[in-house]
Amino acid sequence: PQTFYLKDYTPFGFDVESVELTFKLAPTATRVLSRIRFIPQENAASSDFFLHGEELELISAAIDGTPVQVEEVDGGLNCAVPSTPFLWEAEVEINPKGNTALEGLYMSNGMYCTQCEAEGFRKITYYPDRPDVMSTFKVRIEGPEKVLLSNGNPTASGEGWAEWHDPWPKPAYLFALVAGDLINHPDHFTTKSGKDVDLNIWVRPGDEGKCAFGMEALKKSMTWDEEVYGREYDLDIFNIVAVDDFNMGAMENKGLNVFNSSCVLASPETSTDANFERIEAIIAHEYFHNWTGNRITCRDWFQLCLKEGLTVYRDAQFTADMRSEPVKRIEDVIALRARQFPEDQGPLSHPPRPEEFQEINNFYTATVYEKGAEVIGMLKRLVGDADYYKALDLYFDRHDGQACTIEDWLSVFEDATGRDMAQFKRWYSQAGTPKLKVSDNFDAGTYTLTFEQSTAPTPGQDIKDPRVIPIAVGLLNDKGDEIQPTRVLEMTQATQSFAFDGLAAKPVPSILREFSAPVILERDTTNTERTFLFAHDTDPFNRWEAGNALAKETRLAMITAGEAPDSAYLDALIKLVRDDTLDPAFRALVLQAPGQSDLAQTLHARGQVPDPQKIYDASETFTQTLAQALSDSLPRLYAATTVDGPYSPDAEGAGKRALNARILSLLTRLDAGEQAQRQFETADNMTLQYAALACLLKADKGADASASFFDQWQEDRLVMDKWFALQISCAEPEAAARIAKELTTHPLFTLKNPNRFRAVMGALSGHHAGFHQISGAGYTLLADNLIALDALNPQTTARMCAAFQSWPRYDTARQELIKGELQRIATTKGLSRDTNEMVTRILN
Ligand code: DPP
Ligand code: ZN
Repeated sequence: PQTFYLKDYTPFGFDVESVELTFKLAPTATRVLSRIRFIPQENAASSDFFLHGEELELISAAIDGTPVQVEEVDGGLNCAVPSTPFLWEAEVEINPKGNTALEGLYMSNGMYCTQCEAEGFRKITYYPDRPDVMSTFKVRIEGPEKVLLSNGNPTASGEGWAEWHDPWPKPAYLFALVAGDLINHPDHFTTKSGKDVDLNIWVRPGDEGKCAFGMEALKKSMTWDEEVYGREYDLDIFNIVAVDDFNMGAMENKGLNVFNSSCVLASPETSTDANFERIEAIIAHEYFHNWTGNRITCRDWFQLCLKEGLTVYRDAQFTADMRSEPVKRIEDVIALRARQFPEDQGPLSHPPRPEEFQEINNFYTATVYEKGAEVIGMLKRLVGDADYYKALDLYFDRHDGQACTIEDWLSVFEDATGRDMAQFKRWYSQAGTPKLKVSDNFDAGTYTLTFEQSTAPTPGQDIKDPRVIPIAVGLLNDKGDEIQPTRVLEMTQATQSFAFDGLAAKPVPSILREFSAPVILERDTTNTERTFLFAHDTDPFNRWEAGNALAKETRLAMITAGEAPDSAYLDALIKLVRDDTLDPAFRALVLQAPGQSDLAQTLHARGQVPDPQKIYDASETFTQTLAQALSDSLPRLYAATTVDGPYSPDAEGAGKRALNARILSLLTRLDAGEQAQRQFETADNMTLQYAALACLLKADKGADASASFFDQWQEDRLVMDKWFALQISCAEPEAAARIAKELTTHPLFTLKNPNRFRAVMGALSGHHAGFHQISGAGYTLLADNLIALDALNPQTTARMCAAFQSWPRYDTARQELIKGELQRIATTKGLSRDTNEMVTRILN
C-alpha cells in the first residue's frame, strides 16, 4: 500500500472557480452530473490534471462541451487539459444502497446521506478531493423524497427537486447531501448583527420528540461563540440531520451537519445524564467547526489537529462554562488517560501532527483530538488569556477562507505575542507522553522544585528534545492554607529548577494544577502527603488527583504486596463523600474507581507484568470494603442525593444523580438488591433506570430487570445499544466473552450499524479483565467480528483494532494469543487498507 508523507506536499495546479452538481437519486443507480470550472495556475509546480475517484462508473466526460478520453487509473483519472480556463463536465453512476462502508453517498433506513471527510467525496464524483482545493458549490437534487438538503442556502425547489447554493468556498470534504422522508424540529436564531437564521433538526418520523434538547444546545453554542470568540454564523439556515448508521459521532458539513443519532437525539426517558452532556458538547463541537475547520480549514490531512484540537478545546471551554469547570476538567483528564495515554505509550503512538499515513481515517485519534486540545490549553496557559484571544482574532482575520498549517497557527501566536514558538512546536512533531520527575528542597526560607523531563522512544522517533512545559504550581502550609497561589512555571530545559523565597517553613506543593500539561508526573511522595492534599488542596483538580493517586496506590499495594486497603485513605474518602458542602458531581468523581487498564499501564511502567484478574479482584475488594465502611451513611446519602420533581438534565441534578448512582452501587453490595430493584421499577428517567439496571446486573440479580428493560425498549435503537453493552460491562470477567458472543447471535445484533457493533465489541474490549481472560476467548471473538466487519465497513473495523494496541504490557501467553489474532486478521484475504495499516502498526 502507498504511504503518504507530509514532506511531499505539492499544491494542485488548478483553481476551482465553481462547482455545479446534479444528483438524480436512485437507490442502486444514482447519477451524478458535475460541471466544474478549472483555472490552470500560473507557475504551478505541477500541471498534472488528476482527479480522485473511487467506485465510480464513468458515463461521460467532456471539456468545454467536447467529449474527452480519460485514463482511468487506480484511485482516479488523468486527462489532458487546456492551459487556459475550462469547463469539466462528467456524469457518473454510483450505488448508494450497496455502500456499506458509510463513506460517500449511502443509504440508512431508506434515507440518503453522505459522509465525505476525509476522502469520501471521491466516491461521489471525480474531483480534486483534497482540503486545499476550495470552491463554491451549487447543487440540484432530483428525487421523490420529501426532504432534499445540501449545503448553504436553499435557492429554489419544486415537486421532486431542490436547489442549494453555498456561497462560502469549501473543500469537498465538507460537502453533504441528505434526502428522505424526514420531519423537522424548527427554530430560529438572531445573530449579534441581527441576521435571522432558520434552524432545523431533521429526524425520522417517531424521533421528533427527541430534538428539543439538541436545539437548545445549538442556540447556546451560537451565542457562546459570539460572546467568547466573536464568531457569528454566516448562512440563512443551519440544518442538523440525525442518521442511525454513521461511522463517527457527527460531521460539520457547511450548513448541514450530519449526526450519528446517538449524538443528537435525547429525551429524559431514553437518555442518561451522560448522554445529555455529550450531546450538548458534540452539537457545540460541530457548530464551532464552522469557523475552526470550515471558514479556516486544513491545507492537508496531516494538519488535522489544526481544526480538531482547537475545536475540541473550544467545546471543552463551552461545556465548562455551561456546567462546572473543575468537573469537566477532571472528566477530560480521566478520558485522556484512558484513551490517549495508551495510544501514546504503545505501538500506535504518533505526534498530534503525523508525518505519514496510509489511510487518513486511521488518524482520527485521541492524540489528534484530545492531545491536540491539550496543546491548545498549554498555549493559552503560556501566553495568558488576553494574548490567547488576541492571537485567535489575528488567526480569523488573517486566514479566513484559507487552508492552513500548524506553522500558520503558531505564526499568529508569534505575531500577536512576540514569543518564539519554535520549541513549543515540538508538541506537534514529537510523539509520546513526557515524564516529569520532580524533586524538592527547602533551605533558609527558599523552597526549590527541580523538574526533569524525558520521553521514551516511540515508533520512528528514538530521540526526543525537551519541550516547553507549563507547570502550574501552588503551595500550601501545614494547615492547608494556600501560601503561594497558582503560578505557571515555564519549563524549557531537560532539567530545570524554580525557587520560591521567603517561606517560614517547608510547604506542601500542589504540582500540575488543572493538569496544566499532558505529562506523567513522578514524585517520591507519601500517602500521608497525598491524603493531606486530598483533604486540603485549593485546586479542585489536584484535590481529585490526590485522591485518584491514593485510589491507585492502595489498589497497586493490594495487587503486588497483598496488602489490605489503606485505612487512612478509606477514612479520608469516607469523610469527603459525607461532606455535603462539596459538589455532588465532584464527590461522584472521587468515588469513581481508577480504570483497570490504567492500573495495568502503571504496573507495566513500573516494570511489572499486570495480571488483569488480580487487578479486577483488588478493585472489587476495595469497593466491597468501602461499602462496608460507609454502610452507616449510605441510606442517608442515597436519600440526600435523590432528586425530587420532574427530570431536568442540568448539571446540578446530573451531579446529584451521579453521586446517587455510586451510592446505590455500594448499597447493592450490601443488601439483596431491593433498593436497586425499587429504583428500577419506579424510575421515570433513563439515568435512574440505567443506574439501577447496572447495579442489578453487577450483583447478578438483573435477569428479570434486563428482560423487562428489553420488553420496554426493544423498539428504541439507542436504548437497545445500552442494553447490549451493559450486559457485557457488568458481567463477571469469566462470563464477559461468552455473553458477548451470545449477544452477537441476538436478532437485533447487526454488523451494519456501527453503534450496535461498538456497543457489543466496545463493551467487551472495555471490560479489562473480561477481554483479557487467559482463555483468549475475548481476543478470538473480537478478531472474528473484526474480520467479518472489515468486508463491509473498513473504517469502523480499523478503529476497533486499537483494542489490541496494549498487548506489549501483558505476559507472554497473552502476548502470543493477541499476536496470533492480529496475524489472523492480517492474513485475511481482501483485507482493507484501513485495517491492514492498523494491524501492521500494532504488530511492529
Ligand atoms: N466529524 C468529525 C468531528 O468533528 C470529523 N471532523 O470531529
Ligand atoms: Zn471535529
